[in-house]
Amino acid sequence: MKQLAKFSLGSLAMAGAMALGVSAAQADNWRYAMEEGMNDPQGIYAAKFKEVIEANSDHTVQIYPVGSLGESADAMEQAQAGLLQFIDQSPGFTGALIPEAEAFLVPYVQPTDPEVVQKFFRESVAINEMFHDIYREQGLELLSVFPEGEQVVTTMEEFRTPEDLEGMKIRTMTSPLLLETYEAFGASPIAMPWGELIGALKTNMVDGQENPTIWIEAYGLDDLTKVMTYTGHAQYTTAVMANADFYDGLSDEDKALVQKASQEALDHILDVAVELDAKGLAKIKETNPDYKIVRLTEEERAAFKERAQAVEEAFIERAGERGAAILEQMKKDLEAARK
Ligand code: 6CS
Repeated sequence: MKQLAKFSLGSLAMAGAMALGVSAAQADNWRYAMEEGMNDPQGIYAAKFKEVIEANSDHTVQIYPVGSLGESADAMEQAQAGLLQFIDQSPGFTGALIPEAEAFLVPYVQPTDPEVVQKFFRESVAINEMFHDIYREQGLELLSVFPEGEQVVTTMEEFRTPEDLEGMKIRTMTSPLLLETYEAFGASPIAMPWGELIGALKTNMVDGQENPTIWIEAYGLDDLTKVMTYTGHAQYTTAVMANADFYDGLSDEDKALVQKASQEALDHILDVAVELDAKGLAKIKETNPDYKIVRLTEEERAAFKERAQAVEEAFIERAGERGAAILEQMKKDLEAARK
C-alpha cells in the first residue's frame, strides 16, 4: 500500500511536470497537435520537425493528427494550458482568438502565384517580425507560418458573380472575417469546425465550402459538390507555435534546437508547397473527370474585389492600428516578392 502510494505520487509529479511542460528528465516527450493528417501539408511539416528534433537530441515528439484531440479550438486550449507543447493552428481558426491573424484572411491580399507565394512566406517582414509579440500575448511562441495552396470554392451550382452566390450556404472556418467575406461576396456563410463539414455537405446543411485543392481531393470534398471555382481571393495559411512558458523554460540548447527544427521544416514545406496546387488539381481531374472546374476571369474577379473592400475595413476595425500596420506591411512584402 505504502509502495503504491509512493508510486502514485511519483506518477503525479511526472504528470504535473509534463502538464507544465517542465523537463522532468534529460529526455522529454514533446506533444505536438495539428489539424491535418500525416500526408497533408501540416503532417509533412510536423514529420520534418520531429525528425530534426529526434536526430539532434534525446527528446521525442509525439504527433497528434486531426481528430485525435478534438477540434482546432480544443487543441488550442490544451496548448495554451501547457498540456501540449506544440500546435499547428491556421488563422482561419486563430482569428477568433487573435484578430490580427485575420490579416491572412483579408480577400485579394495574399499571393496565389507559386513563385511569389514561396518568396513571400520566406521573406515577409510582417510574418517574420511583426506577429511574434502578438502571439506571445496569447501565451504562444510563433515558430513558422506556411501556405497550403490557393483557396478554391466548391459548390453545387456554378457561380460567376456575387449575385449568383445569393442564397448559397457556404461553410467557413470559425474566424469571423471569413463570415464577413462570404457575406460581402453575396453568399449565406455558416462557420463550423472541420469535423462537422462532411456531414453538413451530405445533409445539405451547407451547399459549399472553400479549401485548397490538395485538401479537397484528399478528403473527397469534390465528390460532395459539383463545381470548383478559382476566385483568386485567398491562400490557405497555417502557423506552428509552441506554448510560450514551455519554450521559455527550455535550455538555450533546446531553444536553438526548436528553432533549427522549425527552420528546416519550413524550408522543406516551402519547397513542397509550390507543387501542392498543381498536384491537387491533377488528382481531382484524374479521379473525378466530370467535376466542373471554373477559373473566374479578371473581369469576373473585379466584382468580388470591389466587395472585398468592406471586408478589409471590418478587419481594421477589429484588429486596430496594429492590425492595419501588419496588413500594410504584408502588401509591401508582397510587392517585394513580386519583383
Ligand atoms: O477546412 C478546414 O477546416 C481544414 N482545412 C485545411 C486545409 N486544413 C485543416 C482545416 O481544419
